[in-house]
Amino acid sequence: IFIGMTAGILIGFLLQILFDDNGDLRFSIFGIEVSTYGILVEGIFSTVGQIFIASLKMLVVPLVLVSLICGTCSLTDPSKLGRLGAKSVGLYILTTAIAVTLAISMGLLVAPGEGLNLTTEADYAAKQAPSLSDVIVNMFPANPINAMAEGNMLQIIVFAVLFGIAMAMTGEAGKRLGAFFEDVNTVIMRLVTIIMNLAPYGVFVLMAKLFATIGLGTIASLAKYFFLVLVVLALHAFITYPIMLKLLTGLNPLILIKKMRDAALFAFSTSSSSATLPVTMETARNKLGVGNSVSSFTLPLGATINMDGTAIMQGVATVFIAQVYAVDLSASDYIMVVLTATLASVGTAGVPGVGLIMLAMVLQQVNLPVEGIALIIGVDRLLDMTRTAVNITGDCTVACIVAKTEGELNEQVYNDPEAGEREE
Ligand code: DAS
Repeated sequence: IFIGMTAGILIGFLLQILFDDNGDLRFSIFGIEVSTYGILVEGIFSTVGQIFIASLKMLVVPLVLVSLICGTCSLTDPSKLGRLGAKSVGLYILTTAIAVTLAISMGLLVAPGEGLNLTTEADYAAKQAPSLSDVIVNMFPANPINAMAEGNMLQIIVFAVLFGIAMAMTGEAGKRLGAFFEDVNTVIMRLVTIIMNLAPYGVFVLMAKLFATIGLGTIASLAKYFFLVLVVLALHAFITYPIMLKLLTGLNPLILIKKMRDAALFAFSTSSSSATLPVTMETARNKLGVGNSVSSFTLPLGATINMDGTAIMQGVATVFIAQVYAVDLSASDYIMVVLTATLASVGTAGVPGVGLIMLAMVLQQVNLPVEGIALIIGVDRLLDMTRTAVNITGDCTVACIVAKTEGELNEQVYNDPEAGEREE
């Protein structure tokens, strides 16, 4: 996968150099005008890339539904489910709050927006922040089939957990259904590994298309902002998570970081936590030894409500935009940013670019001009890819902590460098 990604980036840059100034390389074959851009980038790369992403997303709803039903109905004492939920949600909110606070502190320290007189004519339609009661009410599916059709992750999670609990309480019928769902889960996981075998090619075309067309010039004008976000993402991924994992479980964090590589590359290439979810779950289960009852609950929940990388971008962007518009935010404003960024990430699914939509909610909350988002859109694609990789790393870290503290982590698998690599 790493080779596929690197090759894609290099080929993409090469094509960008080869293209003429209006982004195309033209030559004629037997008198027929041939446009490289049209055939290669808009044709092959784009089509194959979309098929790859769609095939990943195809698995998300059946995988989450079935694995969560299996995970829940296999829980012997229901109070464990309560603990799983409380620990998962509690740790997710904690890591996101730490992420935003770190981002705001570094933003105030480095002041990336000082003295920049950037102007924008574009305006950005802001969406309303979902209120907490809306988020909670919307978690209960009036129509579970519709929730699955829409891919409403929180509603699917609630339905699967309730259904699994009911199965655990209905004796023989529940046991027979449980066996059926276990088999379906096995087959779906096999489908995940099949699609993962296609990953190098999928990642290659995604990167080739992106780097054949991405304008890197905007990075120069926003370099301080761009690189500050990357630095804070790295601090959170390589300092905050390892410290938490070590302190709360005693596990070796370097093993987790090493084993997350494939899933992180998927997240980077797809910019979508939910599309990466099948790979994240396969990694947690087969490489990190996280038990099914934890991985099937904590990871789908995390892909939806836990977006530390996104919160980091929002923290830095808020400070950056306040500085560009020379608005002095007070301490209570920044506390409001932490709360809004943490809450906003609960209500939105992990799909490409959702971070910017949530940023509009955060800016509104502190009366900053929402059109400030237009300043940073140019460099957001690469940041989205990186922060999505951090988002899923946070999900796996919390899944390991919850599993270890609930006695659901197979440490032999966790410490085995080859675990999950072998084709069974
Ligand atoms: N791409 C989002 C995700 O899938 C993150 C974001 O947009 O910030 O996690």
